[in-house]
Amino acid sequence: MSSEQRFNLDDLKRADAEHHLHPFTDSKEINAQGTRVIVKADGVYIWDAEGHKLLDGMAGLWCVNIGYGRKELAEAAYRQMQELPYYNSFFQCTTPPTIALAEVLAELAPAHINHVFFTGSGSESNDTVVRMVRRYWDLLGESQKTVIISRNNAYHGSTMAAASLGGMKFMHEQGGLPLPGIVHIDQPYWYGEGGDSEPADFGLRIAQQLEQKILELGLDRVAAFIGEPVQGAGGVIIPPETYWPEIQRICDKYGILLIVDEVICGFGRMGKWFGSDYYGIRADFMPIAKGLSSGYLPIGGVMVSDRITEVLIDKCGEFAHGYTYSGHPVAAAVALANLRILREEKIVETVGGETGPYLQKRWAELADHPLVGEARGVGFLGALELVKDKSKRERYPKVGKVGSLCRDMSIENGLVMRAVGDTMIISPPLVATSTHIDELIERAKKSLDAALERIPTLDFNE
Ligand code: PXG
Repeated sequence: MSSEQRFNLDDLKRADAEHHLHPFTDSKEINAQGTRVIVKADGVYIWDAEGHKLLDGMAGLWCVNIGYGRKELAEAAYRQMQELPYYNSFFQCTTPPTIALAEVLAELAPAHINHVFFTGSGSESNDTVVRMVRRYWDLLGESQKTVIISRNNAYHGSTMAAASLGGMKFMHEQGGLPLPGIVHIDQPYWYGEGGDSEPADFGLRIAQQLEQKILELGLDRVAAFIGEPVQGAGGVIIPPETYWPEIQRICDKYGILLIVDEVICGFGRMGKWFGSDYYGIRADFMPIAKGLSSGYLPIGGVMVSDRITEVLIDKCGEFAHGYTYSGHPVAAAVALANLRILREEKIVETVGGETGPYLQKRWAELADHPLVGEARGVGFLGALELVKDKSKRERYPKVGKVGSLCRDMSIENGLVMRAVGDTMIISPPLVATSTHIDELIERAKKSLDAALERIPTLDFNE
């Protein structure tokens, strides 16, 4: 029996509207129009309940790095569930796959990072980081060092601490965030905020805001800086080459801890194992999730550098923090199977040396489209800035309208592409071949054409 026949779509949509609150969703709006139900997937494709086949240009939510339908992961979960479906890592216990995963992660991470604290998600990882950072300085007798500096338009998750670390104003507006002790500087978004400056100068200037902020707040209060190597949810914001070296210099100069959020960039997305490898950043903490299990099961973690573990292990006593599902054996077994595939099939190397450069070459062609002000990308990440006038980088009024239109056209053309305001973004599965990439580009072009044609029908006063 095909999955389409197992349910009645109208019943499903009704039950969804009556009982299910979706994340980051206007429930009234979605209940009126009905949700799209995704029923199966294979490789780089997903199918909805109405039988539409879509090329998944977002790898789920930036996570299905090895693509859909890998039986090895299902089998790893099945085997582990039969052997030991659950045990915790509290109270002097743990399980074999949890240990094995920690060991493999230490091998893959930069040389100075050899420990991992497991969590269930990226948000939990970032909450864990906040607690570790504070504990670290406390143990060194500097408990007043609590402030973490982040960036506007960063995304670090949705729990209270993670949403505070993030720089999404529309999130902060709901519920009185950010929490005290978290402050934000500007993001290295040259196209949107660089004005007439050269990208290299802009990157330096924006990074130097970190130094200014440290001096303004007082070094005795500043604990750490956090950033995504490339901002994902903010719109695939790729910093100028000058940015990360300057951030590193400032962190080193003032001895503040550097948290590199690898939740999206980790596990091959930039053609290296980690975004830190791509930019040569020396992180003290690397929160991870998503590509760790290719999204097949929820699992995350915080990778912790030796200089931190030396203090946390030697001086801390019990670190009073942990989750029921920290190091969950089934999730760990699935993550191990995922990492084995990434390694054995040389998927990261392929993205770095072949398919990534090919995707970027083809993606760059989209800059010729009249609607596109900039086409940028790195590895298997891409963004298109939709504008009214390229020469002036002028946006359409009511940012988000044209982006949403282009997103809808994209779905109609069989491609999942996301809109962040009027920036279209992609983050395809890392197993996409050159043929898939050609198909993605062709569908993206068609979607841009269709959007351009329909812009005159939009009501910008609405
Ligand atoms: N850090 C980064 C860099 C992320 O992208 C998280 C942390 C939080 O992970 P969890 O597993 O708690 O969701 C993320 C998550 C979007 C979108 O709209 C992006 C994410 C999550 C939800 C929506 O692009 N990234």
